[in-house]
Parts: sequence; C-alpha cells; structure tokens
Amino acid sequence: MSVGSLLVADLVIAVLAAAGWWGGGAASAARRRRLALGLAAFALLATVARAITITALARAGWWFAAEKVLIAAPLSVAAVVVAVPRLLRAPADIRSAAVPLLFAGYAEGGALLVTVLHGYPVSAGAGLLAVAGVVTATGVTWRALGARPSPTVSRTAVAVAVAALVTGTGLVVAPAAAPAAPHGHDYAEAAPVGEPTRRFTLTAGTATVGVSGRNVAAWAFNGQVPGPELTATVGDVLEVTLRNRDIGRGVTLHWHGYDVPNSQDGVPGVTQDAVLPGQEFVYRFRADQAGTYWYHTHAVSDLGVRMGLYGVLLVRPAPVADGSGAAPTGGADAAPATGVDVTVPVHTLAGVPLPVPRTEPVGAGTPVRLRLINTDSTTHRYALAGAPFRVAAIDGYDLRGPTSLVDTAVLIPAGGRYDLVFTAPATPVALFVDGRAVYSTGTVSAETGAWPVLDPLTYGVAAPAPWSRIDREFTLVLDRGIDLHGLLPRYAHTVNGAADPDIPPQVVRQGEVVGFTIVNRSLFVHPWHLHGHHVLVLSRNGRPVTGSPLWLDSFDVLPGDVWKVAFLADNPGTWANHCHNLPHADAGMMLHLMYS
Ligand SMILES: [Cu+2]
Repeated sequence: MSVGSLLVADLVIAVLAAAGWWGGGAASAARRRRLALGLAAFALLATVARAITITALARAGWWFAAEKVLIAAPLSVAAVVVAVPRLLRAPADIRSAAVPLLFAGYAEGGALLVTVLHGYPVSAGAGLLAVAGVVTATGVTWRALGARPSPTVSRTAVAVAVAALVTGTGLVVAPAAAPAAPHGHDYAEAAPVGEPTRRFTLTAGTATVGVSGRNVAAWAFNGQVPGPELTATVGDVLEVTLRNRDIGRGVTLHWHGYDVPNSQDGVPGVTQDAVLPGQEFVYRFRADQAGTYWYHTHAVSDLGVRMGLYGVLLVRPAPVADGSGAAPTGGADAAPATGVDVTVPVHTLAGVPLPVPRTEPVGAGTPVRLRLINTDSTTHRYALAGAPFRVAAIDGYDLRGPTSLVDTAVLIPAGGRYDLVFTAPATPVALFVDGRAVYSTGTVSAETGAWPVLDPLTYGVAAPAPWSRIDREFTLVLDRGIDLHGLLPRYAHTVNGAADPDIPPQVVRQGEVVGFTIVNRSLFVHPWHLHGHHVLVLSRNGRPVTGSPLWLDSFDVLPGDVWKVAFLADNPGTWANHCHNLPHADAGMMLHLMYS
C-alpha cells in the first residue's frame, strides 16, 4: 500500500472510529442496548485498525505520523480505557455507558481535528486545545444527560479545560519567529548583458478571444491566448518590453524554467514591482539554455495565468560552427532543418481546453519534435499513438540515452515540459492529451487510457552525480492547516506548518550544494517549482534515480511522496520556491530561497 493510500485509509478509519463511539453513545442514551454495544464494538475495531495505520505511517516517516503518535494515540487509548471497562461490566442500565462512549467519540474526533486543521509539525498548543475540547464536550454532555458528577470531578474538569484552553490558545496564536521578510523594495540591479539581438514587446490587456467557436473574456498578451511564441537561439540577448494596458492588478513576466539573473525573474514584491496599467518594464537576459520553456505573469499569478497571460519561450541550440551541418548538440536533434517542430502549450481557458486540435500531413521519414508544455495548475496525461518515440528532453534539459517507447503515456506536472521526438511513419500519428487528440498527422483512433505511464526516474542512461557532497539541507513538509497569522483565519496550504508570508526563508551561500527533502503529507498533489535553478533528482520514496540524470524545474510531489533533490547554489538573489498549483501557492504554499 502506498503512503498516499495509507494517509487516506488512516483518515477514513479515524472518522469511522469517532462516528462509532458517538453512535454508540447516542444509542446508549436512547437505551438501545444492542445497537449501542454493536456500534461500540465497531468503534473499538476501528481504533485497533488505526493503531496499525499509524504504526505503518510512522515507519514510512515521522513526518506522516508525528501528531497521530503524540496526540491521536494517547487520546485513543484514553477513549478505550474509559469506554471499554464500562461496557464489559455490562451495566443493567445501558444509559450509564452513554457518557464514557461519547467521551471516546470526542477524544477520537478531537485527535482527527488536530490532524485535519493543524497537521505538521506536532504542537503542544494543538494538543492542549484538543484536550480542552474533549473535557468541555464531555462535561456538557454529562450535564445534558442529567447526571450529577461529584463536585470534585466537576471542579477538576473545569480547571483542566480552562488551563488547557488558555495555554493551548496562547501557544497556537503566538506569532511564529518573524521570518526575515524577502518582500522589500531593494530589488537587485540588472547587470548589463550586452546589445539585444532579439527584441519583443508584450502588451498585457483584457481581450475577448475566440476559442472553439466561443467568445471568452480573457487577459492576453498582444490580444492573443497564448501570447506570442518567443524564439531565440543560444547566444542571443533577449530584450522583452512588457507593457500593461489595463490589467488593474498588475502583471510581470516570469520565465518558467529559464534560470535568468534574479533581477529578471519577474516575481512582484521580490524582484520587481508589479507593472501597473500604463507602466512598462524591460527584461533583458542572455539565452544560454536551449530547450522548451514558457513565460507567464507572476502577479496574482493564479488568476492571471488562468485568464491567459502565458506563452511559449523556445530557445534553439546554437548552430554548429564547423560548417559540417551536423545536428547540434545540447537542446538536441532539436529543430532539424528538414523536420517538423511543434509546440503544444496545453491550457484550460474558461473551461475550454487549448490548443485547438490541429492536423497536418507529415511525410514519412520526417523527424518530428513535439514540445509539450503544461501551463495549467494540475497534471495532464499525454499519449502519442501511431509511432515509437523517445522523450528527448524534460524541463528543457536533454535526457541521456532515452530509449524508444511504444504505447506509453507521460504525465506532465503543472509548469513542466516534455519534448517527444519520433520519425514520422507512413501511417498517421496522433498526440492525445487527457484522451483528446490535439495534434495529428491524420485520423487515428486509439484507446490510450489504459497505457502504462513512463516513470522518468528509471528512463534513459545513468551518469555519475556532479557532486559528492551536500553542504546544506532543508526539509519541506507539505500539508494543510489553519493559518491564524493573517487578517482572517484561512485554511492554508502549508510548508512546515506555516503559510506565506510566514514561512522562514531558506538561506544558502553561493557555491554550496543544497539538498531539499520534500515530503507531502497532504491529500493533494503539489507540483514543486524552484525559481532560478534546476534541481537534480536524487531519489523518490527512498528509491534512487536509476535512469538519465533528471534536471527539473517542476515535479509532482504526490500525497505520501518523499523526494530528495539537490542543486548548486550558483545564481544569487531571492527566489520564489513554491507549489505551481497556483491556487495552492496563493493559499500559502510559497517560500523563498535567499543567498547570504
Ligand atoms: Cu500544491
């Protein structure tokens, strides 16, 4: 059973246990003896089952089980110790078992709330609040059922509840250690990069665009969704002038996966101010990475990207200087002069999937490169039917020794890119995205839903790691929890128990090899994205990469996953490090990497 399934199973069992105890208590109060005993037996069974799931989770990693071991387990034990002996004595009047059974329900329910509302890391405050809640609810129930606890019991219960409530609230609400705020206005100066050789102007504005016969209100660059495709060749200096016509909440340009100097990274409040209506900002950077990338606004990025402020950035390798005309290396057998090179930026605009399907005949023997880009906030499934293919590059970086694949799907995380290459056969080929043909060379009917999915960690040929050391390590535990530090409480997506802007920045020194352990103990997929650097994947769930080195800028951390990645700190500045499911980033899952 995967850790993700265990997390779900544990949650379901905890709900069943709490419901069983409550149901048993209610049946007792109603003098429904057999029902009460049946439900209590069921609850006891669920509680025992939970001991198994908690143990399994703890073995998978302390992150997954900390609050369950330290808070849920003791409360469950209390539940059993209070409820079971009372039932075993088989009271003549089953009603006398109501309070113990309901107490067990409150204990199990309180522990459940700690997991759902607080999560990781375990906190004494959350535990005390749970205790206060359980004692208070039990006391109120006791009185409501007309029983008269002795004055000593009453006074003790009130004292415990009040003390736990006050201390717990104090601990939970107390501000976290104030992080050194990366949100300042001392933005890095842009270093000169030389005379521009490729100039573009992108004007952001509201627009009505036609997609699949519908008119959709969008935010667009130069009136089109996606924005213009920006192309360059390695060695070019790009100059992109961003103007904002009427996007009231501002726009910026972030070069997703392109490891530009910090001043050009386009994160409002971190590397520049958002460009407001009537303003402009000029980005300049040298194209030194060949491959498939994309750009998008990083101002109110969830809404902005969803509304259409994105486009393709495609950098071709420099031509080979020896005059032989041989295929250039680095960025690949990319764009052979005689071949077909197609970008497929997938997006969902107002519920309509883009791009609109396109069919073009391609002569047999023609080399084809499909550059698949996922600009949505969730994973998409891509399947190429009709020809064997190779995955030549992921996130702009060539893979080493990619082998031929047939009838195999690939899952591309939010923000990620895969370049597929194949030689066109005499028969038609089609690319399906989530079962929908988006690019084809003729009519293909294929049922791709049952195809196996490529695991990039085992694909291609391994190479020795570029470093034998890790100088600094960080662990990021992804979860959900109530965030009380803003103006209004919110149910945030958290990192190490905190939400943006309260997550302490990760401080590194230039030249260090930095390791990240990224743990997902939530029930959501989190596509992780570090700006300014590609990370080398070391392992996932304890299994090292056995295929080609994987240099990624976007990777899906599934529920229960533990990823270990590393990168060389070679691009100074302050960098966003966040979940690229943009609603999650908006809801707190964003922190910053800083150079000291
Ligand atoms: Cu996420």
